[in-house]
Amino acid sequence: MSATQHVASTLQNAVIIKHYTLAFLTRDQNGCNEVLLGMKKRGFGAGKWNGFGGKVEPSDPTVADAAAREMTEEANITVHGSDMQDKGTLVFTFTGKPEVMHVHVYQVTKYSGIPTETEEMRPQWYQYSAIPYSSMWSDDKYWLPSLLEGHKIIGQFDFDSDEAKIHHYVLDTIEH
Ligand code: 8OG
Repeated sequence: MSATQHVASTLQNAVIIKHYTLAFLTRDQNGCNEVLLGMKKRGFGAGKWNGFGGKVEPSDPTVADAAAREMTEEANITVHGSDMQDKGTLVFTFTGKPEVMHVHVYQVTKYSGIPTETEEMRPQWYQYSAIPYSSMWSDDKYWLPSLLEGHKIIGQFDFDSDEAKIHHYVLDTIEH
């Protein structure tokens, strides 16, 4: 079974699915590629650098609009759902937890404003060569490099109940 089939089967068999977004803002800074990451200050994933995102709300017209709303709220910049490029799907499970997290992943390059610290996130630009993987979720080092190279990713990471150790994962990279 491919990783993509494995992910589809997990989502089909899940009793509870919670939908989240995760978006990466990238720019070319004098010929050097950079990505905006945010230090999560509270809640799930606190103390880790990450892209921007959160739960999809019933009031979000589309999932891409949810991704734009979260990035706008967390980094204090303006981005639009119509500029969100679909970069794939990540599924996370945690031993002993019935719900499956379905994370919709995006990249965006169009924005306006200057990223500033909010109650939830402290944003900082990172060159692709200096991404702080040791202070990020432990799965990110497997798929973020492929995403930043322009590929789509479909993966599933099964964590222990401590939310730190991955006991199993599958990943497909869809070449562009
Ligand atoms: O609303 P809240 O901030 O709790 O949403 C969680 C955010 O964290 C959401 O954007 C999805 C993202 N996220 C996880 N797990 C992982 C992970 O393993 N890696 C990365 N990069 N992001 C994750 O929930």
